[in-house]
Amino acid sequence: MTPIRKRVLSGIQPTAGSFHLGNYLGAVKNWVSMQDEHDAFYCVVDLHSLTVDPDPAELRTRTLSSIAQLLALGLDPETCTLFIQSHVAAHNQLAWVMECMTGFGEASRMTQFKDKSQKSGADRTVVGLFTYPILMAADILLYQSNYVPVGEDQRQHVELTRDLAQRFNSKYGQTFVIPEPFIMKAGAKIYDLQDPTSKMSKSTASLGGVIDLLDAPEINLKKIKSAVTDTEREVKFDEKNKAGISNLLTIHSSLSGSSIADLENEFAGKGYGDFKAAVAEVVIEYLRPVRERTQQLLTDPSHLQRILKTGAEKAAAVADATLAKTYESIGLVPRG
Ligand code: AQP
Repeated sequence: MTPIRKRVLSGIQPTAGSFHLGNYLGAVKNWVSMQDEHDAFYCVVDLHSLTVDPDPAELRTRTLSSIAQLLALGLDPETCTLFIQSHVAAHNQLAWVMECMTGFGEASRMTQFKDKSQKSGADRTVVGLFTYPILMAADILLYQSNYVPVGEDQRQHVELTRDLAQRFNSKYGQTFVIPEPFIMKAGAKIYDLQDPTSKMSKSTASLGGVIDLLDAPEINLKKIKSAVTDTEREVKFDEKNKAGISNLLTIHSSLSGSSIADLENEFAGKGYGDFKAAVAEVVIEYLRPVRERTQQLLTDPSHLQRILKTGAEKAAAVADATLAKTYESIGLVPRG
């Protein structure tokens, strides 16, 4: 008998023209490695990205580019279910039910909301940013997901999802699987090259510290060469005192497969210049085929549309069943 495969769900926002290395090493690399052994659902969360008020034409382009990048990075639509969040209406519908179960104080404690709203100020912060983690909870719970592969920065949102699922189940009876965050140790958090104490992020004002997957090799080389380090000369992993070098070691190791200890030995007695050149070479060679394949996929939008149509149909079949069960549990009268 074939064992039942565990369910996996994760999403990524189309908030930039390109994903960055943090998105890949913190999340998408795991998506790829989990797709064979799991029943995996992956989506581009275009509704979440509305919180940053995107330009409509840009949003369309970025959403399709996101799908192309995910395929280029190794997602196989024959193996996993790949879709766009707004193609499955149940996401918004379950989100409302979950909003009615979330405490205001509980939502106010989400650090991502606090950080982002502090940066833009109360008047420019939209309510959607506040309810963002609840829409994310709906994304996860609709698919009865066992695991949610995300970067460390999203751990708190998965914890909220677990709390909401447990609350719902104990009030209305067993309805949702309680999901677990799936966070790899290495690469769980990649830092900005110019400010190695902040996470690498698409929405960083200065992009000098962000390695975009689709950038030209010369740009990545320049960014890595000007990465902030320290006044010493030793290539050693020490996140507290050598945040910049540690971040570069993580990037090299995650892409090349060499252990951090082997890299420390290899670069013992050499300067930071040699080390940075080696990191740049690893990054550039890793990303070259990803960039080429993405460009090639984007030349055939109808191929992407076919993949997305099949993905949305498969996703909606699961999501609609969960939504119907939820509506029934809480006492909404079925349409008949
Ligand atoms: N620096 C990072 N290190 C490790 N993982 C990261 N992720 C994001 N940044 C890092 C992971 O990437 C996945 C998709 O993220 P997202 O685009 O949905 O939202 P985000 O976490 O808010 O990413 P950004 O780049 O910071 O986007 P913006 O600036 O648009 O908000 C998630 O699993 C995340 O953990």
